[in-house]
Amino acid sequence: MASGTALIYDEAMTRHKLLWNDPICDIEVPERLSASYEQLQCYHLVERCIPVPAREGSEEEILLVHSSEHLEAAKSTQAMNEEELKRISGNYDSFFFHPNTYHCARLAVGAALQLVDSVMSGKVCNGMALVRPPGHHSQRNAANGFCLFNNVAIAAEYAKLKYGLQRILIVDWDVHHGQGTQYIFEEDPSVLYFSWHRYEHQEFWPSLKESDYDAVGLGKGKGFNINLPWNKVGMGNSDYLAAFFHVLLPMAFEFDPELVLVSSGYDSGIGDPEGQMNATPEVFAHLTHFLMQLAHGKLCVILEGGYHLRSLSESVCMTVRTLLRDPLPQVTGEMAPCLSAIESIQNVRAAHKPYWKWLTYEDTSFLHNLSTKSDLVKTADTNPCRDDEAKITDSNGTDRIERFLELHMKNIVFPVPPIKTATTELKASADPNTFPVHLHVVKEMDKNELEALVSDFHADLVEANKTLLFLGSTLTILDKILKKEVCSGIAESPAASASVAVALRHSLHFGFQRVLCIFVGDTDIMPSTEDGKILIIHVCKKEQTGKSSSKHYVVLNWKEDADGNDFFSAVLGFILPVAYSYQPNLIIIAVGANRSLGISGISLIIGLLQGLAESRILAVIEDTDINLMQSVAKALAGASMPHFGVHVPPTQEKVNQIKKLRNQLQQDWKMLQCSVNDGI
Ligand code: X5A
Ligand code: ZN
Repeated sequence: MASGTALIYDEAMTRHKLLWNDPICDIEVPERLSASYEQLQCYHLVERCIPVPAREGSEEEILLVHSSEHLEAAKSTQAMNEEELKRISGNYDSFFFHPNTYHCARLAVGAALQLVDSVMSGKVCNGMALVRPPGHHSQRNAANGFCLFNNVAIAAEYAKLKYGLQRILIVDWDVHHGQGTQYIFEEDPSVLYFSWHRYEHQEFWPSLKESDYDAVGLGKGKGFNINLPWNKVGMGNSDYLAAFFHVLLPMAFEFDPELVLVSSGYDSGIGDPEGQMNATPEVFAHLTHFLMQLAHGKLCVILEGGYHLRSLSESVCMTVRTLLRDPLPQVTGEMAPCLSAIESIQNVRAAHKPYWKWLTYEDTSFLHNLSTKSDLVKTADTNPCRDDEAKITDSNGTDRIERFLELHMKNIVFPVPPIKTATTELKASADPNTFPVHLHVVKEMDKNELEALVSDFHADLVEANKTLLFLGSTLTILDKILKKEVCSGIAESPAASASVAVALRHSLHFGFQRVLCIFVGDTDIMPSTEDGKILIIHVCKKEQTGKSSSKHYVVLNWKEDADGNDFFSAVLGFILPVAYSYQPNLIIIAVGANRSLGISGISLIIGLLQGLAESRILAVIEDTDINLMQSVAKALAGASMPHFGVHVPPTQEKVNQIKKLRNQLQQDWKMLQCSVNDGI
């Protein structure tokens, strides 16, 4: 399997700039590129990437998406004087030509294609291209919104043609709607296009009807265009995460792309003058991490917008660090999406219900008149969606923004340990030639040492010496995690329940305030949740329990479908939101006897939860199945997800259970909220 992260940067792309006064275009400056690259150098990320040169995209490649009229018009600007450049720029909405623009735009196209080639050939696993001019507003026949050629759209057509790809996902997290990309692919079912964007009920540029949630694609492409309009400014980390959990990720997993392209604009980040949003740089690490779980990790990130130089470059660094598989920083802020975000999420889910299996039994209905589209609240509409966060972006106090950024960027400077996974035992351990797993086989604890560790605070669980031995490996590895010698570890234990009970107590004893425990399969002992210091999610077959769910003890009765995968919707729409709401310091994933989930379901949980708890995950496994052990080891080491089988929609009974749990728990775990009809 491929490893490594490509980085494409060519200083030549800084030579396209605005030559006259234009208050609309003057934010798209060359420093956007150079500042991002310098910040990458500053964090020593450049030297950890594989440098890939940009090249000029060929005319033929540009014609994959654009008309020859558009190409010729762009080409003709190379020899123009300033006056002519200004005149031809005026033919477009928000665009400026410089004598170097054509060359830079061809380099931007070529850079995107070089990135696709590097990833598709297996030279690297993923990568980022820092390009100017950006691309996603550019249309078949027109420049628009600082964009001349649609770099990402050309990359998608190129990948289809050159590598025969049949399913490509484009994620556009830029704060503007990539209407150019939408137009290019709206009838194409082979490209799933997702965009969220500042919309404000069509008040915000480009102010198009077709940027709303009901533009789902046309003809054969129906269902393959996903618009999530933000109707208020001030959207933050929890709104973006909720959009991923409840809209993008389930669709993306069902779509099962062979390649993921990101139209990576950072004007959706805090401090940006265009976006007026509040998402902090670390959220981009999490978004990147989630997308790395698709398409066997084949992820190409291509720069679009982003106009606050500091915010932009920190967010670029977050993205690249995540591509390099560093542990993720914690997301800051209260984990609760705002009402306006939930409304948008509900609407796009309702609009897409006819096209996606995972939405089959959702009783999604449209919302038109709550906080949105109501004249009554019209004045409130232009305000940020949360009062406390309003302080950050209003009051034209730029140093307030700077101070806020300073505060939130402390995450960025901590030294990052390489991800190491410990294991006491891994027969026929994962082949290092197929995946670079840093497995440290640790020596078992000395028996006396162990006895001392166990006896003082969980003697009741330790009846016999035999049990003690089982606990040995679990505690040895937990200790390594607690001492930060490794990030994660796997312990094999013939008595998973007992091992987990001891491990939980030991971690609380060590001082952890929030430990998330996901227990898959049968268990006899369920430890007390210790005043909320432990959150248990118990995934088991129905017959297992008489217990019912409460805030810190959640029972998820789930027997994976025999002929297909129906679990991803439960992980994405339930487990992930609960886990992000809780913000654990440590995660324990235990697999006991009689597990109701397959290997891919367990790997999925591990892969997706890895962004939490600084990747501190202890896996305790009762099953001696070597395939399970190996898959867990790979997932912990950050390997991309194994391929899932066919996706089948969960049964109505399962969907109802999730709905019921969501209603019961969404006041406690607010990231579960995805509609305002029920429960609020
Ligand atoms: C790529 C990008 C924004 C254009 C804004 C025009 N374009 N008002 O962020
Ligand atoms: Zn933008």
